[in-house]
Amino acid sequence: MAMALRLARNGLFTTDPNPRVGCVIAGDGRIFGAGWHEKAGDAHAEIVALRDAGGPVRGQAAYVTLEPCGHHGRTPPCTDALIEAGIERVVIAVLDPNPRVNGGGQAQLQAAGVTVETGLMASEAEELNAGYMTRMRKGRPWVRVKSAISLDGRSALPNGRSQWISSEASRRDVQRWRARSSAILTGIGTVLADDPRMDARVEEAVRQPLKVIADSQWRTPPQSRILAGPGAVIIAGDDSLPASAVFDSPNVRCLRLPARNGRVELPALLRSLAKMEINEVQVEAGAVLCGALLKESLVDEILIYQAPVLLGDGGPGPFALGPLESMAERTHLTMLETTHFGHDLRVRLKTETRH
Ligand code: AOF
Ligand code: ZN
Repeated sequence: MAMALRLARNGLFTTDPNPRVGCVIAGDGRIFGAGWHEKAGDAHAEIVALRDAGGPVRGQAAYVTLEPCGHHGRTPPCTDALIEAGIERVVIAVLDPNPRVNGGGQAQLQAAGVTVETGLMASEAEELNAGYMTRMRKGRPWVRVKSAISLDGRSALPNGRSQWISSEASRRDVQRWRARSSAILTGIGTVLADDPRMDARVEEAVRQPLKVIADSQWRTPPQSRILAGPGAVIIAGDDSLPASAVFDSPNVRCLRLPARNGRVELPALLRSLAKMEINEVQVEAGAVLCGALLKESLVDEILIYQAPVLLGDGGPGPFALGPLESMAERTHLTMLETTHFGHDLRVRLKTETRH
């Protein structure tokens, strides 16, 4: 299963909107075939592994990081292929929460007399597809907020300048997190202040993330760099205001959403993104948007690059949460890992608390 997971990770930048899945066919102390799902529309991991085996695999076991599908999607059911090949035992890391599968693949295998075991390395398999799993279960994408801060906790100067706080190594790492994301979400404030491109610049082939701008008042300038370059753009604004016609280009779509107090409703925005099959969203935005997402419990993961610099007083932190009155109001997070990138410290956290 560890090998199947390693193979699944090869699809990190390409399988979207499908999950990353790996499969190893093994038995009698040897490996017969192995493979991973590369992109939507192409063969699933199980089929790639069976093809890789090339010969008889009757009586062997298949280790799959996700429950084999039993339905006709863009490709035929993997359960049928495994049964026809005479696979005797299927070990599954996690069940597929897709309502079209959801235990049905497991049931089909069992009905055909195949032994099925589930749960081996389940947490690793869950984490690899946190976006897909969250979309299927909650009807919203997995939301990761990325931020660069100084040692004194600021993410910009009082005048809004923030280029650059983190090191080049950190910024290269950010590109990899972008590349695995289905969408990058930013706010109009960041577009106006930084004119970012928000595409994924890595060496490997990637499916470019969708670029999403929370822009309630439809203020995105038509010359913004985010509108050009690879990847489609969604401008999400207030449906009670007229959207400017300059956005009408094939690459740019206006998404009209309900708004409250002049800001688009974030749960509605995330629901719309899930309907577009967006699994993982990386938020690269200012304190107001990041703070609002956090306050509405819409953040799952936080990725902070902390640089050994001091930015002085008055600048914002990564999350505008307003002044708290008592320590009881503080937000608790769960630390997942810390790493060094150049001179910076990278901290990854989950908002879900374990205590
Ligand atoms: C598997 N093995 O490797 C993957 C699975 O439209 P399709 O044919 O690409 O099917 C997509 C669905 O299949 C996807 O939503 C998920 O439920 C499942 N993904 N299943 O057995 C795989 N990638
Ligand atoms: Zn399948």
